Parts: sequence; C-alpha cells; structure tokens
Amino acid sequence: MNEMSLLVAITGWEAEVWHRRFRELAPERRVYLHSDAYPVEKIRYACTWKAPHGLLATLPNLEAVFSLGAGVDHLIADPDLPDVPIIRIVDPDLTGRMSEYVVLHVLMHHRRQRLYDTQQRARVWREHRQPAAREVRVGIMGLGVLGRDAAEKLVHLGFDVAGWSRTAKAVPGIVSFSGDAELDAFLERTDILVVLLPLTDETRGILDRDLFERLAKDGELGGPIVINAGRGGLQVEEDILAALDDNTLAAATLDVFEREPLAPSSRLWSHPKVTVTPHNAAVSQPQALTRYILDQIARHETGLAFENVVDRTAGY
Ligand code: NDP
Ligand code: OXD
Repeated sequence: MNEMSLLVAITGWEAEVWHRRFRELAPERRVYLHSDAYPVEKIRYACTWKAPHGLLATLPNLEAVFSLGAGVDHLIADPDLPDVPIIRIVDPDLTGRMSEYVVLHVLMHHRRQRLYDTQQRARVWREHRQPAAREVRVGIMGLGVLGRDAAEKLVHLGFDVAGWSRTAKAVPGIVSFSGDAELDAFLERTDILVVLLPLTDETRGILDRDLFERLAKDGELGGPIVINAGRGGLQVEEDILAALDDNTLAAATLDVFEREPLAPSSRLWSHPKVTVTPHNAAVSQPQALTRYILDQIARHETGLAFENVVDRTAGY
C-alpha cells in the first residue's frame, strides 16, 4: 500500500463520489475523507473544495493542495493555508462545459429567446429585428483558460469578440485589451459582457454601477447585457438591480452570487430581465477530474513539476 495518502476535503458537493472515484483509479493508495478519522502525518495530497479553514494547516507532511475547481478563492481565503503548491483544474471537460454555458447565454440574448418564450405563453406571433452575429460585440473579462476557449467558439459563430485580461494577449480573431489603462476602451465596444474573472483582491466588486455605465450604448440589442459565470464576489447585486431598473443594463444572466445559495428573498429571482442558474455553468465532474489530479501526482512523484500551479501573489 502506497503511504503517500490523499485527503478528500469537500463541503457543498458530494464528497463520497470523489472519494470512491479516487479509490477506483488509485487502489494502491489510501484515500481518506476529511469527515472520517485519518492519520494526519500520512497525508501528502489534499483534494479540496471549500475545505474548512485551518484544516490543511494540521497536515505536517502535505506536499500539494489541489482545488477541485478552476477557481481557488476558496483556498486563498484560508488564513492558515500552508506554503505548498496549489494546483487548480485545467481540463477540457470543465472548459467545454463553460464554453457551452457562455455560447448558450450569448445566443439566448442575441436571438431574444426570453422574449419569444414570453410571446409563446401569450400566443403572440411577432417577429423582431435580428442583427447578424457580426453586428454584436461580445467582450470577455478574463481571457484565461475558460475565457479564451469561449471567445474562440464565439468567433467561430461570427460574433465580434474582444477580451480583457491583466497581461496583454495576442489571440487570432480576438481584439485584446489589458490592464486598467485599457478597460474603458474594452467596455465602450462591448454589447454583451461575459465575465470569467477569478475573485481576487483586485477584482472583488468590479461589476458595479460605474462599470455598467461605461458599456456600449449604441449596440444592436437595446442596451448592454452582462453574463457573470466567474464569481459572485465580482458583482454588486444592488447595482445590477438598479442598472436593470433604469435601463443602464438591458438584461443579466447570473450563475454566481454574492451569497450562495441565492436567498429566496432576492429580487434577482423574479426580475423579468434576469436569468438565474445555480452556480452550475461548469460543474466539476469527478470522472474526468480525478484522473487529472492523479496524473499531476504521478508527474510530481517522478520528479516533474506540477502543472497549473497558482500564483499566490496574484491570487489565481
Ligand atoms: P485563468 O486563471 O486561466 O484566467 C483568469 C483570467 O482573468 C486571465 O486572463 C487573467 O489575466 C484575468 N485576470 C485576473 N485578474 C485580473 C485583473 N485584475 N484584471 C484583468 N484581468 C484579470 O482562470 P480560468 O479561465 O480557468 O477560470 C476563471 C474563473 O472562472 C475561475 O477563477 C472561477 O472563479 C470561475 N469558474 C466558474 C465556474 C462556474 O461554474 N461558474 C466553473 C469554473 C470556473 P492574465 O491572463 O493576464 O493572467
Ligand atoms: C470552479 C467552480 O471554480 O465550479 O471550478 O466554480
């Protein structure tokens, strides 16, 4: 039995499914759930999603921490996070799911599907003007692994796509902006804003009234639209509601919220211009992602460097 044991520390998701899958794929290792008893000194790798803060600091021989999602804000927020590499998910399964979500919701707005749903319920046969995809400017905030894939798929559909990131990018077919200095230029050519930023000290609360007012006002869709599948902490929900009410924004699709689950009392649920999904834009699938983590461990144990290591200073 390999004594380089794994600890699965998950809250909010079904931990047992991950546990079972790790054991199936790595029968030679011991794999523990954090809710069971485990020998702290044997744990070398922690596989986490919203692990209780302080738990990782109790593992004296920890060599690496894996985030079971692409985002690592749940780990960075732990004040006792040990000084070992943090590895995040970069996997075609997760990336593909996010691009499906982005393409679906961009098209929902572009093709006015919500309006046709309402008309259908009222038995109304009425056509509305339909701009071509090339007439619609999509701006993706966060041109990382997920943003880039979604951007490329939207370009393929014919949309006029731009991206904004911290460092400059050169992606064929995509107009790229970077840093605070180019944010205005990016926003003023954006009809549909897709947000795939990580939550960091720099990005918290970035989606506020001031930003919405800087989006394009001359677009083909009757006002700018926001799609946030990044993190709820990026958005100021009161500002979104106010901007929808006074037509600064035409619509919003939100997968993530300041507090999850979204409170039943939130006005976002019933607002006619809002589409709500329950933080499932790109769900982490144990089937695909346990394999990715075990491959990373195998690399490490043969002397190779981990891939997709988080930059703690940048916070993502
Ligand atoms: P990446 O780290 O690959 O990309 C992040 C992008 O954001 C990069 O382009 C980065 O710039 C940019 N960025 C970060 N900080 C800033 C800043 N201050 N100003 C401008 N740009 C910035 O992450 P992923 O694409 O893999 O994932 C993005 C996020 O999506 C995750 O952090 C997570 O929060 C969210 N997510 C949500 C899911 C859901 O189901 N709703 C599922 C999976 C992920 P640069 O390229 O210069 O580094
Ligand atoms: C992630 C998520 O970060 O599911 O992967 O939110």
